[in-house]
Amino acid sequence: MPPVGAPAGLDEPGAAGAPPWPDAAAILDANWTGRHTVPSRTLYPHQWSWDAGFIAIGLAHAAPDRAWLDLRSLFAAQWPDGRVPHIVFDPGVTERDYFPGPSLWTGGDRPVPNGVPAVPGSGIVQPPVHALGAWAVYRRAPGTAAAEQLRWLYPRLVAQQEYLGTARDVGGAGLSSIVHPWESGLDNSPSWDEALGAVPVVADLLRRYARRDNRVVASNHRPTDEDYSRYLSIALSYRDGGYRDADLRTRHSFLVECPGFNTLRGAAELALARIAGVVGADPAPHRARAAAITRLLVDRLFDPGTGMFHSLDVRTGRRSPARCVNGLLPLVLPDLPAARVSDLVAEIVSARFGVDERMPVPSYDRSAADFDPYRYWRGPVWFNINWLLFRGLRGHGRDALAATLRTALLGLARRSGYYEYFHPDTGEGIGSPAFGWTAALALDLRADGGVRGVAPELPEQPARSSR
Ligand code: 9WN
Repeated sequence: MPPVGAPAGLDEPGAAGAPPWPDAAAILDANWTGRHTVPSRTLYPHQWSWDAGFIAIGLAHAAPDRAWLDLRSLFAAQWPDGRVPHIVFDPGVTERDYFPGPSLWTGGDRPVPNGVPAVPGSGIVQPPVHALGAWAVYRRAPGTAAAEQLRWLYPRLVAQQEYLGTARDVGGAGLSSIVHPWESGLDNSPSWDEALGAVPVVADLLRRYARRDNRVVASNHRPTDEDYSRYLSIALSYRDGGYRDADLRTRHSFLVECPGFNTLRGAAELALARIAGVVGADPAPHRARAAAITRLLVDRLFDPGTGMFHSLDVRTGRRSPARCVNGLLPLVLPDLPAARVSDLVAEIVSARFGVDERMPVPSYDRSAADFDPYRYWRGPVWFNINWLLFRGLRGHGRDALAATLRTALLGLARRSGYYEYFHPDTGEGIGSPAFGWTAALALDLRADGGVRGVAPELPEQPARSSR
């Protein structure tokens, strides 16, 4: 496939004398297995759920046909209850190549629920960014065939939303709970520290199950053993409960309402409203649900004391005190009251998260005593989160700050390459090189060029409401 160049005349950062653009489309080609795109050939050799949504946004520019195949591969593993597994396993990849692989998710004394599709996947979920991905592909490459793809996907996307909005409404107020830190996509974010603290560490688990991630990349860039053993015990407990959601409140040790996850659930409803318009369904209920999710986020997860959103431990009713980047993501929602938009923008430009033309937003408050520039979601810069913030800023008419963030993101990719995450001071690439969503979203940012109107699921004007 020919490399995808940015349209001429764009404000490319560091154009004069800068190194040539690393070829993002070539990374998406190399990570394509023939059936789906892997996040990374070295670290993540299966298909991941929210990665597929972000990767579709890049494939919309480079290979729209492959984007549809990718999304269909993921939804082929959807459960009858509507959940989409966070990993869809490639039967050609051995257990040695990724841990925890299929045997952990499907093994154990209890059978997995009846009716689970033949395509093997995990039993937990990730944020629903697939409607955003599907809409981006359709917008870039519309037509009869693309509309047909939307018709196939629409009921499946709706079923996913219904699962998250009902079975996962553990708190009973209308927000979804995650049952595992992996479900947030921000695995070891300080956002979970308090809730995780109540989960006992079963040291024996890491003797029974050997980690692979910290043999592929440096241990100090990954979650600690203590956290990892908790991840395993939560996963095993959910699995051994047959992945049932009915009585989670009484028997599950980790139940958290995440502002990022719920924001993306709301954003998915807005993308579904657009898709509904193409497939002949009613967009109104989708818009109403997005507005309701926005209101609930503000009512339950916003902390006026910090001016940002925080995750809520449903078991204790306590909000996490940590200022983490998932607490800035509600900016993506167009109905967010103007006062809350101003609060989040103030936080984004504060010394805690401060963005400038050289550095995007880190994953955690720089002033926190345990800010760690190397350890995964506890400090490093991530491309997907910053891409979402960029879209949110633009949607609320904060064009100058959005342009700064775009410059910072593209500059980082150009200097360091398409890494999984980046050191928040030096910009050094960390984790896996040739990472799928970094390449995909850089393609999207380059093609975007600051032109308004490419994010139709977000408003063109600043939100007017205030509370
Ligand atoms: C566990 C694939 C995934 C991303 C997550 C990221 C990381 C997995 C891991 O990689 O999680 O799902 O093994 O650490 O945290 O956001 O989807 O890229």
